[in-house]
Amino acid sequence: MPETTVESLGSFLETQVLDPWKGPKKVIPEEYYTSGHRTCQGCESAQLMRLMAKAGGPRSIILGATGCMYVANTTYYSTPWVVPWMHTQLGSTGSAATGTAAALTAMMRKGKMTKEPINVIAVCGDGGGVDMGLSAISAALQHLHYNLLILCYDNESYANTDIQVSGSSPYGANTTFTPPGKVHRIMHKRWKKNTAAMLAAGHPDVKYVGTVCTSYPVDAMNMVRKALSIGGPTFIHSLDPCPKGWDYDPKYSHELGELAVETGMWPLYEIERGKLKMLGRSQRIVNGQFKRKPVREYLMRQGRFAHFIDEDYDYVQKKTDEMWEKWLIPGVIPFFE
Ligand SMILES: Cc1ncc(C[n+]2csc(CCOP(=O)(O)OP(=O)(O)O)c2C)c(N)n1
Ligand code: SF4
Ligand SMILES: [Mg+2]
Repeated sequence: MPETTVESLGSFLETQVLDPWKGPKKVIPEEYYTSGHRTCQGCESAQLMRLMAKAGGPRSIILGATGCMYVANTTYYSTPWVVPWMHTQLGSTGSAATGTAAALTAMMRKGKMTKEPINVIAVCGDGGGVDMGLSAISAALQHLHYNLLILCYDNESYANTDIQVSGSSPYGANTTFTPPGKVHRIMHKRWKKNTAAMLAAGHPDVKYVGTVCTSYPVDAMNMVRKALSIGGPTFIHSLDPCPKGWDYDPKYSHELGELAVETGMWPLYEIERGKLKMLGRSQRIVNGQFKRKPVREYLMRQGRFAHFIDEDYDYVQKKTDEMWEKWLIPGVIPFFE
């Protein structure tokens, strides 16, 4: 039986060449996600959409699962999207990405479209991606002959339906499903799901998996550009401060993103063709050049942790220390030798 190769499947494998922007001055002025949305003031997920659309450029198709980045961006007769955008069901980001990439491939193969590399970017929240749509994302990451990027914007709750706890909500957070009470102060006791590393470890043929935070915008855009250029399915996980769900003044979004990284609660890294590289402050933490800030500095700035007492801060600190001092790969792979 002849071997099934990418070529025999008729795929159009070429990607756009999206070189990294060397510093903020090199970033293009054009916007592909503009005014016309109704996200909250200080919404870092909206900022991520803007950066991602800029990074991908005009020849991109964006698919968006249900959530804030669908609902708040598609008010009747008004939308911020300059590039084509399509809504998909909450758990089907992976399927929508694969289907769109497959459709483009088929249309080009049949001569119904001019052959050209078009970015397929599918966006999901943590509820849609980390929880409900994980299997479809896994399937998309196994279809190596399609070029696509799945971008998870993680505001650490099912925000659009009023801040329910998700597999990505941090330990102890006050959500509408986990309100602190007199009998149980901590209602949410799970540690945040380690999604990017799980997907990278579970899909070793995937050429690019990374974590970003919009507080470092040029890095985030360059990672999107790399993911779109490298070929095949890719995944990026972004931590996005959310003033409504995290309960803080919107003007502190940028600072909170930085604190998430500086306390070590959100490690920044990329895994390119199986090679792990810690990035930015996270790299400096691993190299011993930057001392992690106490998690308390990050947690006490957010109303969702207002019920914390010393033992709760200590617990989160202990678990975070473990990530950096005891995990097989600091901040990434949680096995113990
Ligand atoms: C199958 C299904 N179940 C439930 C809903 C209701 N729903 C709409 S948006 C949403 C929250 C999604 O959370 P997340 O993916 O984290 O995105 P966010 O709202 O935080 O942006 C839910 C539960 C739905 N649309 N479809
Ligand atoms: S609830 Fe959070 S994620 Fe949703 S629009 Fe507001 S700030 Fe953005
Ligand atoms: Mg969410």
